[in-house]
Order: sequence, then structure tokens, then C-alpha cells
Amino acid sequence: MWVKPTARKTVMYELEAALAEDHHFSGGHVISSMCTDPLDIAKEAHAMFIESNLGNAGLYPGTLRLEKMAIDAMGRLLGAKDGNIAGGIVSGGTEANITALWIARNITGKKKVIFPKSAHFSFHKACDILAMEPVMVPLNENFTIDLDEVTRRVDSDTAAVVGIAGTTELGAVDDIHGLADIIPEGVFLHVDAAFGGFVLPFLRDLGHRVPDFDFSVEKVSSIAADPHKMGMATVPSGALLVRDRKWFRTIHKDAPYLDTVGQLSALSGTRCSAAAAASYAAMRSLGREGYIKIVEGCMDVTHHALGKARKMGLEPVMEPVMNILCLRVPDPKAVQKSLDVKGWKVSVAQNPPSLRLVIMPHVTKDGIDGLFSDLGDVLEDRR
Ligand code: 0PR
Repeated sequence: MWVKPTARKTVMYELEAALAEDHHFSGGHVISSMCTDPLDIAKEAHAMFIESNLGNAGLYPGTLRLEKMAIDAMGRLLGAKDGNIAGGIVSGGTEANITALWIARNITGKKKVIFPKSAHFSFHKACDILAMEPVMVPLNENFTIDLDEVTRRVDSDTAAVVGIAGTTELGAVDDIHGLADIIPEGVFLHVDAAFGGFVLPFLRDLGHRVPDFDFSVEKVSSIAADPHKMGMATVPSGALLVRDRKWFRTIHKDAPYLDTVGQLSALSGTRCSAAAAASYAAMRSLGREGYIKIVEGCMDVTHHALGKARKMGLEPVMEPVMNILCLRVPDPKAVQKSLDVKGWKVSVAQNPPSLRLVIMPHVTKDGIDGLFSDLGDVLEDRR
């Protein structure tokens, strides 16, 4: 590699060969990812702002302005009433969740983090890094956090309680009001809406019954919501929103040599700020109406899939609340493997073991028909 320069043609050939090995959303065969083909304008914005780095915000006042507008728009989407909601575009749900718990630990000076068994593994990473103590709470029959168990486990050493608005495996939504009602004053309430943040508000617009899960619940301290999932932006775009901008000071570190005017106190130094521009572009271009249509389309395909499943005698683990459908099949891992051989990328949920379909905007009814035709053959062969 380091001996002499390589001709552009050769490098491009190598890149194209690698790209051809990857799975792509456009084929409609990836039904396991929480990401999708971003909006064209988001891709364009990403390319335009490719050199921008909000790790040194003073050099990029224009990008900073886009980030602020994107965060402001997300705040309003997620129930913020005043202008005090602060936040930033980060690399994804993991960084948002880690940062939220970092702030919670520094505000409270306490250690315990209470989260449901359904929480994303980023909470375990966060506890590990922050030397916090994870307290995992079992789920109730609705696959959401058991509030009685939370009451039993909250104590004077509790820094934060976490609720999930759209669990990774099932898309279930924890009772955030219920959590707010039982946690003592001073305990930080973080909501992981990495997936649900760009789904639930639009489901509500479509007339679905969506309980409050956001800043409209007064005790909610922070929310993670990812533009790179259902927000139609490019990877890596996550967002952390916190109720009170001064809380960011608790994780602030001075860097006097940087042009840090207005810079976010963040875990990352150098930040992929093209993602901030892409997030802004996606939201600005789609508007609420655009997202409503996308979510409506995903739910339509999800119910189409559910109908197909039921015709084959397969039942869902729970009626899908969002565009994630988990089906009870015998030996899900083996079924996943056989579908993989046929070119389908589906995933497997652990709790309970089931075949997990994530119906993102790139998944079509035709795609679902193809998948279920192959699934029928796989299940028949295994009989
Ligand atoms: N919170 C929730 C509720 C999530 O579902 C995820 C990711 C995260 C936090 C962490 O987000 P980042 O991965 O952005 O840090 N959920 C998926 C997962 O880990 C992400 C994913 C995306 C998986 C694309 C596969 C894939 O192809 O399973």
C-alpha cells in the first residue's frame, strides 16, 4: 500500500468491487436494518458539507446555524414548548445515550441507571465507560418496562431512569408518563427515541393512539432521536436533546486554542458535520407532511406483511406499534439462515425468540411478497 501511488482507475476498481460485495437498500432485500436509503437532498447536503467539522465550530458558523435549526425543529417535533431545549447532532443513538447518562451522572453525582431489559446495548456501554451501575428491569406482558419493578429498584443512589420509545427488537413504547409519575424528584429521566423519534409523532398525526413520550411530559430530561434511522438523513446522524441547556456545562471541557464559539460540549471532538447539514436538509425538505407519508407507507407495508404472516399461520409477538414486525416461527435462527441463503437479510429478536422484520421505507409490498414466498418454502422444508 505505501510503496508507490496507485492509478485512480485501479483504486476506483477496488472501491467498486468492495461496494458490490455490500448489501444495498435499493434492492429491497435488507429487512433487518434500522437505516434506509437517505433522501437525495440529504446525500447532496452531506457531500456539500463534507469538510465541515463542528468540533471546531468557530470555523463553520454556517454549519452551526444548520445544526441549531435542525435541533430546534426536532425539539418542536418532540414536544418542546420553550426555547431552552438544547442539543446537538451526534454520531447516532449510542453517542446520544452515552452523553445523556454522562450528563445525568454529573448533575446528580449518583451511579445507578435503571433501564428495561429491552434497552439497546449502548446503555451497557455507557455504564461501562462512565463507571455507572446498570440496573436492568424486567418487562411486563406488553413488552414494556415494568413500573412496579422500577419503583422497587429506585433508591437514593439512582442517577437516571431510562424509558424506550420504540425498542430495538419490537418497537414497543415504554410508559413514559408512568415513569415520570414514580421517579423521585431529581432523578434524570432519559428517553431513547433513537428509532421512535421520527415515527411516533407522525403516527399520532395519522390518528394512531400514541401516549406522550417526549418533552410534553414535564419530567423528561433528555431525548435521543436519530435522523439516520427514520429521519431519512445520512449516517452518522443522531441527536441528543436536553431540557435545560445549562446541563451541557456539566460535561464541558475547555479547549482555549479552538474557535469554540457556540460549540457543543460533546463526546466527540471532530464531528461529521455533513450529517448535521443532511439532517437539516431532510427535515426542511420533507416537512411534517413528507414524514407522515413515509410513516404511513411503512405502516401500510408492515400491515401487509402481518396479513401475509397470518395467512401462513404465523402470529406476531405483539401487534406492531411501529414499522417493526416480530413473528413467532420455530427456530428463528435457522429460518434466518435459510432466508439468508435465498438473499434475504432479516434479523432475529431474542426476547422472545422470533423473526424480526424492520419495514423501512426501502421495503416494498412486492419485496414482502417475495420474502413471504421464500419464507413459506423455508418453513415447509423444515417440517
Ligand atoms: N437506541 C435504539 C432504540 C436503537 O435501536 C439503536 C440502534 C441505538 C439506540 C443505537 O443507535 P446507533 O446504532 O445509531 O448508535 N439500533 C440498531 C441496532 O443496533 C441499529 C442498526 C442500524 C442495526 C442498522 C442494524 C443496521 O443495519 O440493532
